[in-house]
Amino acid sequence: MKLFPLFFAMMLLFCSAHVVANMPTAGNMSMDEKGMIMNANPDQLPRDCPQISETIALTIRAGRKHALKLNGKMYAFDQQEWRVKPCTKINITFINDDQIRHQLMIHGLPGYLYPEGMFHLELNGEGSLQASLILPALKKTYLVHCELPQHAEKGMKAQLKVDGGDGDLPSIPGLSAAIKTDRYWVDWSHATVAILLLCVVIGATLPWLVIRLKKSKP
Ligand SMILES: [Cu+2]
Repeated sequence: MKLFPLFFAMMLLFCSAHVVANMPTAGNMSMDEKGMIMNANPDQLPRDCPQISETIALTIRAGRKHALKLNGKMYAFDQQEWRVKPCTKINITFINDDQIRHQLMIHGLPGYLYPEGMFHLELNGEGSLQASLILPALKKTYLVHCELPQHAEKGMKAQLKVDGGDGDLPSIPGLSAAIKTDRYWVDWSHATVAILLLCVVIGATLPWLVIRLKKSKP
């Protein structure tokens, strides 16, 4: 009977060790008053890449002025799509042209290299940051956005296509439609119909009455 608690404790120890052994490696992060770099990867190859195919320099700007070309949007990156080859190493220069905080987050990356599948740059205001990442060989479209409240909804959303990507993501400004489009339906209640008819009647008779009144004056 005394063997059961011992067995239970050993099982608990084994399971804990297994969980710890399989946890993703802790992400690297550097932060100062200017901003933050999280999960930069300048040298570790993804499992499906025998080597880096090419190294490119990519400047990505963020700010309100980049949204001027996009109807109804307030924030944006200077481009809404980037295309790279499989196993490309990207040396990113992220520039914030605004006085407010913006992020450059890339999602869906392999978790064994990028904890939470995420590469993350952040600038608390105007300025620039540099960091590198290496993309897998997989033909895929990655989400790029700023995760501050309402910034992506207001336009700061883009896509990064590796090997042509696996399609367009929804609601990329100027590129793809939203899954659920905004609809502003009129609530056709009896009161709405009555008010509309009243407006039509007033709009049709008032000018006629004014003309009549003017004509009847001596
Ligand atoms: Cu932002």
